[in-house]
Amino acid sequence: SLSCCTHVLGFSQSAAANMAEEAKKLAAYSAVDNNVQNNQAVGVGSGSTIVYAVDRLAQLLGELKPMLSLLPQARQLILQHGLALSDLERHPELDVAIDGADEVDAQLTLIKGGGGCLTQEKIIAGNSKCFVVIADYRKDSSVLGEQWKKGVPIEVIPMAYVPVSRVIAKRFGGEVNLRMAVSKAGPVVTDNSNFILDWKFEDVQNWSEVNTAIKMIPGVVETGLFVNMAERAYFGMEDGSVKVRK
Ligand code: ABF
Repeated sequence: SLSCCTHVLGFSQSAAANMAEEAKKLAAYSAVDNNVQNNQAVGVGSGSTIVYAVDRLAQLLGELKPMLSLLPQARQLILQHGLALSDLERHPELDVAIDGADEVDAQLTLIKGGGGCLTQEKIIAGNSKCFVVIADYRKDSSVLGEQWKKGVPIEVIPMAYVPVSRVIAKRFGGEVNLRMAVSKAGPVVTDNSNFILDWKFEDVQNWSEVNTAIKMIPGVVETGLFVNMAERAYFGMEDGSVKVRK
């Protein structure tokens, strides 16, 4: 019957969700345990995976005394856990940055910003001696676009979103859409009061070149492409293991 099918579907969906949550936790715990040392300045990003990393940092606080340099959206999480808050004025160079991603390819090129945060996360990652990515098995790809179907997020100055969209589509192909709020009441506004374009790309060979070219378009604040930034990625796998890519 329909209700039976609904029930079965509901069950399997929640089992899959539980497995993904467990995988996020595995990746986050493993990344913290293997990359954070006593008295280090640690940067964290945002998203649902990073919550587990902050949990782990809080568990180890007595032993490690990590200092955290944080993005605004992670502030509450840090304070709730009794961890030390800092910023790039006091700690302009971080020892380690840990963050989630939407997709990670074989070269450790990342797509980030699916949740709307990318610019501040890139600043944190870029000012860290070591940037470590944590993700569940659904983000593990050989080439970008294999798993993540929503395209590359690009943060733009609001007045420029139409010309930037046109230039990207003309020069690089694919489709560019202004990201709208779930309510459809208006565009998503970022933590820097900007808009986000989602570029559904086709057939990109050289992400480094494309990333640089997009950044040069007037009005582009930052791209969600993280090229040659991540040193390691920790993936929590379906079988309960952790896969490390370097
Ligand atoms: C942030 O959170 C974003 O850059 C990325 O889009 C997202 C990943 O979130 P989650 O861990 O919830 O999948 O890091």
